[in-house]
Amino acid sequence: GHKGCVLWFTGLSGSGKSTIAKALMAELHAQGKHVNSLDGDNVRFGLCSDLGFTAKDRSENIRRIGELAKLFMENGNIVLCSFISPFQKDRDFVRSILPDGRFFEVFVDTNIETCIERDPKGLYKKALAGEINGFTGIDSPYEAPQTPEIHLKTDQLNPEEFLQELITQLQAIL
Ligand code: GGZ
Repeated sequence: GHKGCVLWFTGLSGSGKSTIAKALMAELHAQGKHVNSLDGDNVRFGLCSDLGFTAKDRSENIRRIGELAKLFMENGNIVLCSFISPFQKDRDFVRSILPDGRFFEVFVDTNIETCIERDPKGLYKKALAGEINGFTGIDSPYEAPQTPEIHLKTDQLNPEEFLQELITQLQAIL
């Protein structure tokens, strides 16, 4: 349809949220869809550059992104948002400001051992060494979604397979 929606990717740092969203964006572009993608790399240096990683700042980060996603969605876009968004209440807030059936919580469920092994930016190493405080999954909580619309168990699938799985699941709802 022509109506927009928000796909909200949540998961640990290094779980693969942005990577999956990028691959999905390419696929949706190829289908002629209007897609926007938001993640920490394009939001935390601009719109949210005044925010850190306290619970309060993370909530404000998600609130702003949610409002921005809502505007893009109202313009008819499929909006892919990739943020740790560790707190259920913040994800529920975004859901609450969108029309019914237009918010899809996508849980990128990668176990923390895998994330620590990948450690693309060396941040887990620093967190484990006590050089960063309040790192999600180490000394700051991650509240896993209990009833996500889409649950990607990435340890059980290779990247090709989980993209296919995601596209299949989306076909039913987009
Ligand atoms: C978690 C942190 C932290 C702390 C810096 N905790 O792997 P990355 O680098 O690219 O993903 C992480 C990103 C998380 O930003 P979000 O805006 O997604 O977070 S939230 O939704 O909680 O607001 C990581 C980096 O920022 N990073 N410090 N303490 N991740």
